[in-house]
Amino acid sequence: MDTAERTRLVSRFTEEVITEEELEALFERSDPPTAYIGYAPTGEMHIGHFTTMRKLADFLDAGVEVTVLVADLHAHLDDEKSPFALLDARSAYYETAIEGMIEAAGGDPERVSFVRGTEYQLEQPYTLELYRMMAETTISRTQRAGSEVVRESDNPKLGGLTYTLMQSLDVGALEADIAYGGIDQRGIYMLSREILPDYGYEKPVCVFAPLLSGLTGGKMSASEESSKINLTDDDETVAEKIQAAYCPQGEVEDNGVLEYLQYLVFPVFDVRDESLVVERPEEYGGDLVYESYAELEADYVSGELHPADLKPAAAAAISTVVEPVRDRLLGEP
Ligand code: TYR
Repeated sequence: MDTAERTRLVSRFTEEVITEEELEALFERSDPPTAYIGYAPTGEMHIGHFTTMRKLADFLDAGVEVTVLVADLHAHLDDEKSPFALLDARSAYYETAIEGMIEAAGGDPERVSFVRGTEYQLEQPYTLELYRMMAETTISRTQRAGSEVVRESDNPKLGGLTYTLMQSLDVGALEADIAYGGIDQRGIYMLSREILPDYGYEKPVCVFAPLLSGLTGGKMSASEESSKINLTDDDETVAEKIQAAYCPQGEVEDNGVLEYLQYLVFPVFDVRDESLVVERPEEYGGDLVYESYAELEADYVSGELHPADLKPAAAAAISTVVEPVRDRLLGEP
C-alpha cells in the first residue's frame, strides 16, 4: 500500500488530522508508525466507543502498530465513582468489550497491544517526568487543555489537572507517533505537541474522531439512556431507541441515526461485503438497497427515503453490528 492510500485510510471518517503532511512523513519512514488511543474505564461502554474502535481496523490496515490504553488511574483521578477497588474489574470489562469491537469491525485484536495505566504510570521514570512537567506548566494552560474532558466544578480538585498533564505525557511514554481520540481530546494533545519536544519526544501527529450526536438530538450523553445504544442492548431495545430517535425527514444535521450508519454500520458492512436493505411495500416504491452511505444520504435528503422506512432498517443493521460484542460481554457463544 502506498503512502497516499495509507494516509487516506487513516484520515477517513475523521474530524481533523494534525497534520496530514506529518502523517505522510510517518509513512515514508522505514519502520511502522505507532498509534495509541486511551479509554478511562468510568462507566458502561456504548456505541460511541464502538465508532472510534471501528477506526482501529483502518490503522491496522494501513500498517500502523496500535496500542489501546485502559487508563485506570485516569478513571480514578477524574471520577470519585471510580474507586481503586473497582478499577481492576472495570478494566477487564473494557478489555473484553474493546477486543470484541475490534473483531466485529474486521480488525484482529491479537495485533493490538493492551496496556493499563497502572502498569507504567507509577514507575519512577514516568513519575519524575510528570513532576518536571508540573514544575514547568502553568495551571491555566493545563486547565485550558483539559476543559473539554475533565469534569467541571466550582471547586475543582487537583486530580483534573494531573489527569490532563498525564494524558499529555502518555503519548511520549507509550512511544506513540500518533495520538488518536475524539475531537474533545484536542486540547490535551495540543499541549502534548507544545511541550513534549522539551522532554526529548517527537511532536505527535493527532487524529481526531468526530463526536456523534445523541439519539435525542444534541450531544450524546453518558447519563441519558435513550440518547445512545449500549453494547448490551438487546434487539428490541435497539429497535425501540431508534424508533424513538430524533431523525427529522430530509435533515442530516444532529441526526444520530444517520451518523451511526455513516461511521459504524457502512464501514463494517463494507468489510463484510454486505449492503443495507431498506424494506418498503411495493406501493411505496419497493425495497431500496444501499452499497454506500453517500447513496443513502442522497436519497434521504431528496425525500426518496423516509425516516419511517429508514428506522427499522437502521435498527436491524445496528443490531447485527453490535451483536458479536454483546455476546462476548454477556458470555454467550
Ligand atoms: N481522556 C480520555 C477519555 O476521555 C481517556 C484517556 C486517558 C485517553 C489517558 C488517553 C490517555 O493517555 O476517556
